[in-house]
Amino acid sequence: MSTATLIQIYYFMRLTRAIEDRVRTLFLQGRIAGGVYTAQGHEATTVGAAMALGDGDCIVPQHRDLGMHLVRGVDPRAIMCQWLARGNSPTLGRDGQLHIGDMQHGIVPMISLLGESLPVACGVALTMKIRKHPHVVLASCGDGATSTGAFHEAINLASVQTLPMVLLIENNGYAYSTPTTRQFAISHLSERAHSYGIPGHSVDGNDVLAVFQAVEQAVERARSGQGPSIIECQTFRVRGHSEADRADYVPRELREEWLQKDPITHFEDYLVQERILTGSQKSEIEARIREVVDDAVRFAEQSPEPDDATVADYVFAPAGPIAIIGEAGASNPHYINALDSRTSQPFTVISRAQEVVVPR
Ligand SMILES: Cc1ncc(C[n+]2csc(CCOP(=O)(O)OP(=O)(O)O)c2C)c(N)n1
Ligand SMILES: [Mg+2]
Repeated sequence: MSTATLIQIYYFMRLTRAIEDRVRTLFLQGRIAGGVYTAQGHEATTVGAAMALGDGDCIVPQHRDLGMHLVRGVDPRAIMCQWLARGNSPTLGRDGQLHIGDMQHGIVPMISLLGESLPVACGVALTMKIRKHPHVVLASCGDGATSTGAFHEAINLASVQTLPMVLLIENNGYAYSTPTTRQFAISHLSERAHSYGIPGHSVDGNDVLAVFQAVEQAVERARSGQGPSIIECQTFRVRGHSEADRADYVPRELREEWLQKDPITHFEDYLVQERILTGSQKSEIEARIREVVDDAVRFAEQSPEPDDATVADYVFAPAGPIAIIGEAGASNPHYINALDSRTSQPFTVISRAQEVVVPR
């Protein structure tokens, strides 16, 4: 991996943490309504996995996957508008969480019901297969979501259809207040893969390079037509389920143990030790991240409130020509119509990972 890519990974991990820290502050100041779900400790998993994708690939993320959105190129301004429920947010002020997608970046919006995004991910992957697109779908879910019927149905479908899909399980020890020991009796969730005849691997979800490597291999396998895999990333939810949850059901020592394994600190230590990251580069990256986050908050606060006259808009898809990911103006009536509200055109492509020029 090139030095530039390693620094880019570091940048995205730190940006993810910085945005979430600011979101938490805004929530405590009463400036964000509703639940705030953050993913401190998941940064190696989300950033490492998304970095293993290429242009044209798709993600189907869940509620703690901010790192994936950022790597795919979503603007931090859009993220902040979403949290502050502005009229120009990705959901036009209708929601305030990561229930967002952006076809321009190959991000399928998540479904809040646990597990239910996975059959959708199968649909996207099946489309790619039928249309012979050389692309792969990365779908994620939590340990809790693996207890749903939809999870099992989706893996089975992906397996029998040899779909170009990678299922990333973010095992963070808890599903709300339920520890994994109360949910399943196997030692690794990747073992689920064997029942469906596909490979499954478990990796240290706090080691960004291990995550990258495991996902990269699974992506290559899927891209070459050999079908889906499961990658379980073992990490920990070091905060509550949401910021309203004190998580006093989590043993203090367990949380402390995982705080010591902070993925960003570990990766930073590695980069410094290998002389990839210098002190001045680190300061420049920190300054840049502060600037990006300040700009995003400023932009969101200056953005308009949602227009309540539009509340019933977008309940039904408009009539008209058909479009599907990657196919400009496609007119096959078997697919639902979707216009990009920014351009009033059907969605075209799509999915280009953001190139970030970081200080050298
Ligand atoms: C089918 C369903 N049941 C319950 C919920 C409420 N809920 C939202 S997130 C969550 C916990 C999810 O745990 P997990 O899948 O492990 O993801 P994590 O939050 O730990 O990242 C629950 C119970 C839901 N959204 N959908
Ligand atoms: Mg969980």
